[in-house]
Amino acid sequence: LVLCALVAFAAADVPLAKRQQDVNHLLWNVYDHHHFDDLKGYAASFDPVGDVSQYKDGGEAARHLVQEEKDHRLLDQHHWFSLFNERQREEALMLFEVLIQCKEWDCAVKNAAYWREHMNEGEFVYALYTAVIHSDLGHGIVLPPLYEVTPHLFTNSEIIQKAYTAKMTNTPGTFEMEFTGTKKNKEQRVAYFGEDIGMNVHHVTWHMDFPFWWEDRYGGHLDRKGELFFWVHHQLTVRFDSERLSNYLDMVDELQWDKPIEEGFAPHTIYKYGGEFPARPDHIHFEDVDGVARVRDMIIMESRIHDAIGHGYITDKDGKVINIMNDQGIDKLRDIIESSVYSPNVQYYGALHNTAHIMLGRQGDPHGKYNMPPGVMEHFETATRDPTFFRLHKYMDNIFKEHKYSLPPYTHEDLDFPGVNVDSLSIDGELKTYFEDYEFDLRNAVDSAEGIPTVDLKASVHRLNHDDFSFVADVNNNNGKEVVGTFRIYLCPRFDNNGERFDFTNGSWHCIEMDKFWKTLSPGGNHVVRKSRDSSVTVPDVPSFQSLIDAADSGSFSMPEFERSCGIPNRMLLPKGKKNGMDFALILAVTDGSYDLTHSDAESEHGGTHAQCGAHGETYPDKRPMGFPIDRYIPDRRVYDETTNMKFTYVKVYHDDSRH
Ligand SMILES: [Cu+2]
Repeated sequence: LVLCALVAFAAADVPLAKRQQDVNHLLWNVYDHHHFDDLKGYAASFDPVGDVSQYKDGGEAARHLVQEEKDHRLLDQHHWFSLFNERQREEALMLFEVLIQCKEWDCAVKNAAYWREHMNEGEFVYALYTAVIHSDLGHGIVLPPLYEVTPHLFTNSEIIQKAYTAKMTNTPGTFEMEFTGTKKNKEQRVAYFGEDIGMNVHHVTWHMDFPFWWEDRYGGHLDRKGELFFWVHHQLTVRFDSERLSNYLDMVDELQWDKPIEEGFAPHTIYKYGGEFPARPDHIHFEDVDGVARVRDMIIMESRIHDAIGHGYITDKDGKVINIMNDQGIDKLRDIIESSVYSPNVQYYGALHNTAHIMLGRQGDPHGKYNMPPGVMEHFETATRDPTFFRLHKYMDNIFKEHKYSLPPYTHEDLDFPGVNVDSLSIDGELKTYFEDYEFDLRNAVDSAEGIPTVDLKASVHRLNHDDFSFVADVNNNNGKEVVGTFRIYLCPRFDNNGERFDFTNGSWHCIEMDKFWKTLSPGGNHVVRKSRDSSVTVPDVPSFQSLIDAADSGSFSMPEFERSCGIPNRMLLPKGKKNGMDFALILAVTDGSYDLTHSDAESEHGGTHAQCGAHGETYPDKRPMGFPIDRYIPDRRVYDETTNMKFTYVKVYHDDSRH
């Protein structure tokens, strides 16, 4: 890993601090003209097709984009941008291609500076983010948190208005952000989850790391992208359910096309350009959406997918059969449901997930009569704010469950790790959650111009956090030699909202993945302590835009631990508890790393956030299906009880509401 980073660094040929500084400057106040002289110069005089030897493709992508501009086909500036809008996505990807075709950093910066002034700002931001993530030139760069680049998509319209006033009256301010609704709306009890800025950055970044539009010619195959899609959304779903239980709400019910959409939603969110996000009242029936899909088509698409699961195979576009009754089936199934470019038959299976997002986003104005901009469901930044996001994903999760539960249950041989005994499992420290306040920068929400003084503007948000703790296990290795163990840790709610206890069979689908890591086990006893901060499911807080600016401007920049912002925020690793303790089962499975681990280095952290976000540019470190060993139907728990390499225990998670 280190070696590959070094090679990439040499290829970039420009110090990381400089590259970070360029990205900072390119993203500062994106709705305004450039603020920095070098970038201004490029925007004014750089010719993207002047020297085509700077591109790997001989300038093909650049010529294409330049022609589109000449033909006045590009979307105007000061207009909303949605990735789900086909033409807008095409344009953003045209710029993405130009950037990833650049051989050197210089080419990328000049193009970015030029196109920032010649293209829609939303398209520009999307293209730059995805290019930095996927191009070798981007290695080491920490992308600023999107909530400080495009704050409109992360905060309320009320806050945005206050920020404008503060700017115009030249009065610095910090504005407290409220969640969208009153206590009369039960969904408000869990708004802190769907509206969490860190969770939204995780979600939007996941979709940038594993885009549905990805083609392998951009830079290789994204390993197990379809399965990762299932897993990351499954985990969002079970986490949301657990948060609901802690707030005395039932788990989410799935969405159904022929039934009313129970929850309405008033986003209280405004576009930078394009007005307010549309609202939706309670209990409306699905309407066909002009130019998108009929409700009937959605039902047909869904039934074709159920057929595939029932048959155990997918039919590709040439009529060939692809078996899905195996570990890889979930990956294929997800590709057809999303649908991603990897789908073997878009014509037949359609794009259930993406179309559903648009259908839901448009229910406020399905026939386009009121000229409303896209809904929150049509942006990965904002989608989880709407409670129907979780209904939609529960609906898709149930389709995956149908598939997973059609596979044969695991046998003793599948689960066993001979000679390895987990003797004990416990927690060091107290499992305790609390709310805290966090401030982020709003300066990029408001307009600015040369000569106008900057005014300090901040939003203050309420967010979930927990005390640090560690997982502690004593593992005995009786093999007489070193072995590598894969440690898989899950936390599973024990009771539903009515106090009914989940048994092993119906509770295992609701388990939250807490961590997965590898450890070399010496012969004899091994005392394993794993800190909550090291979880491979999570990432630390993204540094603020200002701290990235300060670090890059200082001339030395190195923040490898923040390079990836895909991952559940570490402060949300633990689901919210209850005052007197919420009951969970804690599961540890230690499985055979010599079989599971696809890499040779047993002690590597694989970039730190691999469990749900993969190892960037590499194969997924774990050969087993995501969710192993509790991702399949468990008709008889004795198969698990008879293994020695798994351990169950009960824990309580407390919530401290005196803090904050
Ligand atoms: Cu998503």
